[in-house]
Amino acid sequence: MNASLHRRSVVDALLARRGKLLVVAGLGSAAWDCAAAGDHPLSFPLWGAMGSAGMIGLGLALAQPSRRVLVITGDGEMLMGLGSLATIGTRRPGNLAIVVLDNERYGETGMQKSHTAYGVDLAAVASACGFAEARTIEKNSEIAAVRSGVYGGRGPLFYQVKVKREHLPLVLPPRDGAWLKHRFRKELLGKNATA
Ligand SMILES: Cc1ncc(C[n+]2csc(CCOP(=O)(O)OP(=O)(O)O)c2C)c(N)n1
Repeated sequence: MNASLHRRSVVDALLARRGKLLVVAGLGSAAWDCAAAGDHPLSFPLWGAMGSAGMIGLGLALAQPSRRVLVITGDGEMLMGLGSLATIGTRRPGNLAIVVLDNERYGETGMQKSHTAYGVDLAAVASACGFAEARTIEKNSEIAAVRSGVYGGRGPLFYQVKVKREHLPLVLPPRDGAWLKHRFRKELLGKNATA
């Protein structure tokens, strides 16, 4: 694969002027990319729970049907939670989008090839599971369409964005999971948030 897209530019473009968007970031590089775009109380970066980002996004989307929910994650993380695509496809939340930053590698643990390097087509899986739209994105000119899907398209939406294999400086989000959860709940629910 000779991808041309830079993951941090893609994430910057998606999270600029994000308004009330709720963001779940898969562990590792995707979470660092979201932190690099700017820490935000409505971001929930995972520090573990590999394979769970999609299901956390589904839960949020079902609980908050009037809000847009974006899951940003890696191909390795998505592959570990592949069954979540089937569940999302059956619940069909209109307000949920998943963006997979697909570098075809398990970056965090040493850049081992992931299944997508051998041709596993995640967008085709999502499509077969019943997502309203599932596309592979390779060009910068396509990012505007991804952005309009994330902020206003009829979901569930799935974008497998082919990105370069890059070793980038770490930009870590806050580390304490309980603190991150409370911050997120407080921002989302205001005075209705309970500890
Ligand atoms: C259950 C579990 N297995 C393995 C790991 C180790 N691990 C952390 S991140 C990661 C790779 C993530 O790869 P990907 O989602 O593709 O992200 P990227 O390549 O963008 O870093 C692995 C294997 C883990 N944290 N949890």
